[in-house]
Amino acid sequence: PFLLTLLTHPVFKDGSYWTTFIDDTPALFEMHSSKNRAQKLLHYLADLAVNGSSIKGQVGLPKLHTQPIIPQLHDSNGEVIDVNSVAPPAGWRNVLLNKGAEGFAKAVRDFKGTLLMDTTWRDAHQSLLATRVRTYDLAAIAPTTAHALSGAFALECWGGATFDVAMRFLHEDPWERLRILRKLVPNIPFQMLLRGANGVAYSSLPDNAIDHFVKQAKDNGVDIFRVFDALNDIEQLKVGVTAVKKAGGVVEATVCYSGDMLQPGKKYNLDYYLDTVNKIVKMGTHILGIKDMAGTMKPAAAKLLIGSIRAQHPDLPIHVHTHDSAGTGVASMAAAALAGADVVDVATNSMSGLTSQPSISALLASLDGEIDTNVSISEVREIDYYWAQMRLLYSCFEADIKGPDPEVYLHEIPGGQLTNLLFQAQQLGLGEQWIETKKAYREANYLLGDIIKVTPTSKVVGDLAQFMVTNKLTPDDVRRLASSLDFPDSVMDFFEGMIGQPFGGFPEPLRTDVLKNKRRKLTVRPGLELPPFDLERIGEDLKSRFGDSISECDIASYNMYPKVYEDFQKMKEKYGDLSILPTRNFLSPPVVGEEIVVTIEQGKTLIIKPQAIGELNKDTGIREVYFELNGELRKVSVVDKN
Ligand code: 3PY
Ligand code: ZN
Repeated sequence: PFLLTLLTHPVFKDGSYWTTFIDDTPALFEMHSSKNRAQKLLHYLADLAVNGSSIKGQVGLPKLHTQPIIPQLHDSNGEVIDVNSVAPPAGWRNVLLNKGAEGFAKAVRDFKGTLLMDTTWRDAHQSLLATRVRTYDLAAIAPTTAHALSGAFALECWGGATFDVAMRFLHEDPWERLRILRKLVPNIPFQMLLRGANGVAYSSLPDNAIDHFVKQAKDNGVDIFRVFDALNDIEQLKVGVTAVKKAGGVVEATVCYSGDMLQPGKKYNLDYYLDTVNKIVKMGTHILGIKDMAGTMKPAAAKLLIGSIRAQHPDLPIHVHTHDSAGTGVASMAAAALAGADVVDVATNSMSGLTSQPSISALLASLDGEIDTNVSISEVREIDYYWAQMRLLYSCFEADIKGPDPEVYLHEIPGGQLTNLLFQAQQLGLGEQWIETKKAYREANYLLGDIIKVTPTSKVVGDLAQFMVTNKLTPDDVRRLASSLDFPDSVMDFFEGMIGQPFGGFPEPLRTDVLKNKRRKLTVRPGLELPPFDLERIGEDLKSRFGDSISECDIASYNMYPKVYEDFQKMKEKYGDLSILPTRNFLSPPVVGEEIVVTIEQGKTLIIKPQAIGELNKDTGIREVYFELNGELRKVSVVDKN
């Protein structure tokens, strides 16, 4: 293609070129590179046309058939606000930039009322849509959100499963997402979820890799870091907290809430939580997070827990998170607010409820007349029009949950995992098995010693539950046969101590039986045994394989998920930057005659019109797919995998 560009260049054609013409004419390379990018995108679309979508977890096609409409906001005179050119009102990020982390935390504590964090860009879609919402759609609503939610405490937009899923399934760069959104939302703090010593992965990394990752996250736009450990293991938690302190971020060290503390005899009771909070406060945090990942914190528990912490720590800002799986999320967050929480988590209405966060408008209505939340009810309603369309656009990733699950108090499955397990059962056509899986999950939890369940411990319990269902094992069978069973790796890792130390210790003799002589019994945090990563060498290695544009962020991605990162690079090499494709065109095969408009960079637009799909060449297994690209005919050959 470069030669073609050169030969057809007017200067070359009329013979007036000079000896350094190629060196002096960077446009030749730009034309080459944009043609190359266009060709790669056509390759993706052709593959989609012939073989259908290969995005994991996709069932069917999006239900939205039109371009999503961005709602308009109006100023106090009723004039439409041009959100792309008018700067958004100053928000809590301006407070943070002016006063620093300590001053910010104090201002949040001093606010008379309860602030809101909107989780729509992270946990809500992680819980409802398998984390599949793309940068394209977040960026489209970001300028409007910067205006509409300018009074919010934060937008949760990064970390948790989004990092992995962005690269693995959406073939896009999570760092680029962060940078794009940061540019579009200068006024509202960004929050991420950090899994303590695991970063955003599922097991411990060397401490220097966590420090390095957190520094990149801070430098690229994250303000507030919710740091948790899945076993509330303070040593594990400290790794993440230390990294955030070093990077200069706002620390939200978090205690995970598990079970129903209102029930007598529960392992995780008020004393346990107050004791854990005291340890966290001693370690030092700007804000205390309380993370009710399964949604088992009933309103009375929220009142008791937040009220008791507030009484002991009058100056500590408290931020509460829940899931609406049991249907009590709004009531619990209202109770938390009334008991003295400074911030509670909600999601936009169309992305709320069920296994997601409670609805923002329902909470506003519940608190109306009692507590100021610093957001505009009407603007909150406006941006939800967009998310109602998004819910249709991503309908192919919905698990078919119809209503609250009262069994959540028994099985205690975290919101995101509940959706996932149900989705898997539906995919396998195992409706009955789903009931069994939930029962086995509860049994597996007790076998493991009634542990706190959230990534990655929730996976241990889920894997053991599925192992029990598949092999038709009762808890007694597991105990009796432990030394001869071939347990899933995650269960072995847990018993070894690779995920940290559970409160109350490991169950014995089960631990000894499971580990037999295959694995050791770790008594310290696993990171202490991991040698530091040689970050410079990793950088050099990546450059030699993927080119000189490798950045510190790439190194951080590779450290978290080496294989996923390598595959992501390979996809990029094959198809180019897929994040620029509109979501409908990313997920649905192109339709002949329909126009696809892709902006490859500012001022450079591709108009793609699929023309025809050729006959299958039986000898080669190849089909030709024809497109019109900005008026020129293009042909792409694709292997028909059917
Ligand atoms: C995650 O770790 O991704 C979670 O959302 C835990 O709740
Ligand atoms: Zn959550």
